[in-house]
Amino acid sequence: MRLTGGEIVAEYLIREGVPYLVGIPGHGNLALFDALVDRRKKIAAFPVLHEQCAVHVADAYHRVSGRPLAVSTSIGPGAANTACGVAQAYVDSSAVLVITGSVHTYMRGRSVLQEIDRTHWANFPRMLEPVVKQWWQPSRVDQLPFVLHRAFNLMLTGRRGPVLIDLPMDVQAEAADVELPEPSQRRPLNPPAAHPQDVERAANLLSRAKRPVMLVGGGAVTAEAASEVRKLAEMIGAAVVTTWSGKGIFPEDHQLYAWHPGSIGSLSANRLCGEADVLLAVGTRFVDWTTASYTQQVYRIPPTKLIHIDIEEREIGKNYPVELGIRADAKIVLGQLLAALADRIKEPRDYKSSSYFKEIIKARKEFFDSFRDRRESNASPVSISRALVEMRNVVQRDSIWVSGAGLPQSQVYQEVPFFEPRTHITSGGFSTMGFTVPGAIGAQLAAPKRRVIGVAGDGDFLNSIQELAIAVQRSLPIVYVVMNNCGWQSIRNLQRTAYGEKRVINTQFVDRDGDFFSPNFADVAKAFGAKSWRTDKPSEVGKCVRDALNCEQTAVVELLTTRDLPLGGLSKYAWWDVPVPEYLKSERKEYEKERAEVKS
Ligand SMILES: Cc1ncc(C[n+]2csc(CCOP(=O)(O)OP(=O)(O)O)c2C)c(N)n1
Ligand SMILES: [Mg+2]
Repeated sequence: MRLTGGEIVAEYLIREGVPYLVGIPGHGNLALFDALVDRRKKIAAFPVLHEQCAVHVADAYHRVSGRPLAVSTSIGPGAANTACGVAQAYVDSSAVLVITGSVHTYMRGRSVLQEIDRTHWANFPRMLEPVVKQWWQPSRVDQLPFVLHRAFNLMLTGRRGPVLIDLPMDVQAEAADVELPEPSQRRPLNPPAAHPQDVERAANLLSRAKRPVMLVGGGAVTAEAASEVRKLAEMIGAAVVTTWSGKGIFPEDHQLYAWHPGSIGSLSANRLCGEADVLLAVGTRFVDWTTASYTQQVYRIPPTKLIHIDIEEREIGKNYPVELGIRADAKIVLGQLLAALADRIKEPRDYKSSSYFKEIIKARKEFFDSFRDRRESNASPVSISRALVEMRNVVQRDSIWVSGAGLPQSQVYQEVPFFEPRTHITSGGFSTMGFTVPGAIGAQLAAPKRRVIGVAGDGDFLNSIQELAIAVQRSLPIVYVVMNNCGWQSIRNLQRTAYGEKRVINTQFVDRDGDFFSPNFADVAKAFGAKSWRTDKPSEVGKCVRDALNCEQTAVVELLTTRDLPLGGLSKYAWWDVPVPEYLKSERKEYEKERAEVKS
């Protein structure tokens, strides 16, 4: 078959069932986009207005559907603009195929327009090298079939993540006689299972555990392990806690659910994790955020015995010593464990009559009571906590919520219950601000029949507000709820609480007189062609969001939210290491004192 490089990419994407090539054309990827013109019925070009957002669209699409999209950018700035999006996908192990335009092979190193060439010609890929699983820079058209099946193989097997093909302009345009690979012939069938001996050991530990906790992360979501997680928890009566990326895998109104470990976590998870005899961790990295910066406030391993399951060996034993480290696919190991436990536990355990179960219920209630004032506050401007309660009341259980860095992200995580996997989508691990607007677009493309709610802070929203135009252009009925507190409130709160009331700097959106300033987001949304609502009253939040959902168009609900503490903040349930400058003598002393206390 005689095909150009651009056509080979397009045909292979079609074979892999990739529905969209997301990106912005430039002279560096002209021939690639052109190959889509005659294939419109099989693969569509999808527009964005900033290349970082193209990657966020694809990343969120993958988180919702488990399937990858491809991103295409021009050479130079278009390519470099992807960096933050690619880093986000890499840190959270989300698959995205990035194809950037590159210098003509026969002019490499001459400084063609937009080339980066001083330490190595056509050197852009090294900018992304730390954040992709692998990169390729093919020099000949006939290398492309190989490169493409390697890219898909790597992106979708093992720990998932983004890959990069830096594709020279001449290679996109020239043709060769090639055969297209058959995807199924290039990928392994089954992800790895655990060794039977290890399954036996784990089953022994779990069947004897009196205070088992299951800690479930994003790896379990990717592996589609929700039903195994639930069956196992119910079989042994384990408390279930989840990470940012794992949230939603277990129905959060289940009585065994104990919320999230860590600082912006919960009283319940921290208490139960600290007192667990066996901790079964599945597909998680133990980041500082969920471990109280590796102090004794969340985990005590040992004496807690840790069984750590992860698809990638590097995560095992990295942060805590394991009783048993199992490198395997989460769904498969949990299935093996269920079978092994069924041999040991003949009758279903009546976990509900155990004192441990009562402790779980009690700890969860105490956690929710601890921020009741914020949740139930009638104050205007509304607290984010109250707004989230009102939103949860009107949004369907299977709707997808998308959030980016800021208080909304932390509070959706900390306070809002989710009930299905892949419905809580957030830029967790890398915590990129600006994720919400494009992320919601990716989520809506992945799940056209579900409702998608983007929950953004005003700062997060302003980082990628231009993509609202795309949502409107494509008639996506996303409801964006913007929590407007005139600034980087989460960081302002950190400045105030860690450094002192007088140390607020550059985190408030103010004019030259120091008065708070904000664009009117409801008006801005109208100018974009979206429907909009605006309120600062708790009692109106539900109605605004319901009306926005009912209008079935791109909508923005601007909520004016409070800046005052404690209503304008969140609750911390453990330490998080935010170093204090030495010249702030009393705050530094306090910081060192706390650090010493929590370490022991
Ligand atoms: C791209 C990027 N820049 C900076 C940060 C650091 N950061 C984390 S949250 C935040 C403030 C977010 O503000 P906003 O979206 O308005 O939410 P708020 O905290 O005010 O509720 C900042 C600056 C980040 N996570 N990502
Ligand atoms: Mg804000």
